[in-house]
Amino acid sequence: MPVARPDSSGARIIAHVDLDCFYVQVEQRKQPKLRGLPTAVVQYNEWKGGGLIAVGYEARNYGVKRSMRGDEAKEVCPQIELVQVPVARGKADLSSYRNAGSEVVSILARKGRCERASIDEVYLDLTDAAEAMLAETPPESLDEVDEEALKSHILGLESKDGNDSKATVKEWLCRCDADHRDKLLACGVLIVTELRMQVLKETEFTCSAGIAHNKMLAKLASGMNKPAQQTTVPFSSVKGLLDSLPIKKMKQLGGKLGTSLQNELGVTTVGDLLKFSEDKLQESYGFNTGTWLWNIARGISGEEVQARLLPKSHGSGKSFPGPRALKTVASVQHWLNQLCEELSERLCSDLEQNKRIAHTLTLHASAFKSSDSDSRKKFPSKSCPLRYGTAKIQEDTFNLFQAGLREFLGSFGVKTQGSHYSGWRITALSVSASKIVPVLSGTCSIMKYFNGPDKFGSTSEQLPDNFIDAAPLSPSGSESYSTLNSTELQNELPGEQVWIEHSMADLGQLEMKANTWNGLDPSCSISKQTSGQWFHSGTESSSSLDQNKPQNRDDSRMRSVPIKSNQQEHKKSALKDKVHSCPSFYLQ
Ligand code: DCP
Repeated sequence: MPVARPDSSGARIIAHVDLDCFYVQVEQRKQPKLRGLPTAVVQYNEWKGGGLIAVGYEARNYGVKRSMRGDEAKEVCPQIELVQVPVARGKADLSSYRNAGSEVVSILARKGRCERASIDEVYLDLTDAAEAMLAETPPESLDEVDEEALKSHILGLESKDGNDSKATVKEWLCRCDADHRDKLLACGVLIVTELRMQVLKETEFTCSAGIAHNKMLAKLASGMNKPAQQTTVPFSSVKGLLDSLPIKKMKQLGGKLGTSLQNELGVTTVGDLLKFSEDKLQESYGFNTGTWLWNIARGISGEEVQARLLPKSHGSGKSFPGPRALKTVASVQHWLNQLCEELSERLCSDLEQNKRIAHTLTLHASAFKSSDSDSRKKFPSKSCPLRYGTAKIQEDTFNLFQAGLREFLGSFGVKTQGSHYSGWRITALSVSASKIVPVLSGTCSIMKYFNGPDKFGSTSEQLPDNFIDAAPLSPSGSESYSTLNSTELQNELPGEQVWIEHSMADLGQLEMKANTWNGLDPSCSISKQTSGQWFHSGTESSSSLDQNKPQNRDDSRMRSVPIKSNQQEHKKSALKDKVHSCPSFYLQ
């Protein structure tokens, strides 16, 4: 559920930067001969030419769309170059894309607080940089403004007679009589231009950006003019933007909540929400969500840019649609082993490079029973404490699966212990590691973490004490369209093998719901992240528990509400197993 957050008191300058047709750009950098040619990246599944997951802008001009298969794309654009996504362990390997995203993040982070929101999206808080520019070299003092900055789109700005748009933009950027907010925004425009040019120079990637006074507006703006362009939302244009914005386009309103607003309140655009009082919205949707809706209708959002360069979790998943659905325990175990191997590798890299440990292992699955009146029942997601080492992760994940399957099948499940029962089908599996915290190497907690007594044994019967119900795999649990492609992948690519990268919103919920525990010795100090190093991961999130802290505000336009957390007291535990295949420093 969306949560209203207090707005900050001063004007902030927030940018949302989104790489253009990202996987295509990565592939074109690998094979420069593809540059300028209509290109798309396809899943490695050969059926009908594979499903398109990224489409270059040249191909889009021919009408090629992401929803198409390779064969369809060839029909509308015979000369299209289809590049297969890299493959490892019988599934898509996104590491080259993650690494490329990390290159970009490292450049963007030079100018301000940086939050990696997904594999190719970043939020930046440029307030300090903009304030510094305004104090030292305000735009009005510039004789020349960078040509690229002059190509910016300023929402609500219309060219005056006789003035071309560049001249109009220059005039807007350099106005002496602008208010402080707009002057800061003008600085933001110049800073983001410079950053985008730097990204192009160092990585050869183009990106688009939105610049506004909060994350919500910046995100909305970044997609308005693509590719390789930027869009700014002056305060005076917020109303115009939201008045006509379809309600479902708003972050967190793409799902059930947006549908309910349409059906129950007859709301079609964000602006329509202005007709309702805060009381009415609270009455219909609860205290927090009601206030959140009241705020977004006015372009108010206090969500902070979190300083987060590293992912909050790691996940690995695969879907098995249609005839590829898994029917036996043995086949499920095979694929879980592959996913766990990948997850374990990434956890070990994170440990080695960033000195971070994950605490919670979660299994999600999608399943159906072939003949059952209760076919809508969801396969329950399960979590337990995470033990390092590939074999242990595989063992624990399989136990989680078995526990989930028993619950999914109910008493019927008693008959399904053999591996050949064919009454159920698994259509997606994903395993993730969350609650990742930095550790101080060499402190007492590290050995205890790995060598302490086992909290649970290897049989699933012993697992339930540590189980938590985790967030669902399907996107229904999250209405966000802006964070991770993860859950969207599941929906948008039926018939394909895809990576499932959990939305941070999901994992945030997971953590909030979880009766999780912390295996580290509380006497040892664990500082909050972040390390300055980069880690290549696919599971990034956009929400953070920190965001739930109430903040001060003195903006009378903003309605804030106290945030309740249902996070429970952490339990302590320790694990006995030794680490396999992890950096040796960790065992010293
Ligand atoms: N992606 C995917 N499956 C999806 C959606 C996206 O594998 N259903 C991958 C491929 C994309 C990358 O994530 O290149 C980023 O997704 P975006 O939605 O940002 O789309 P693009 O970057 O491809 O294009 P755009 O320029 O429109 O942002």
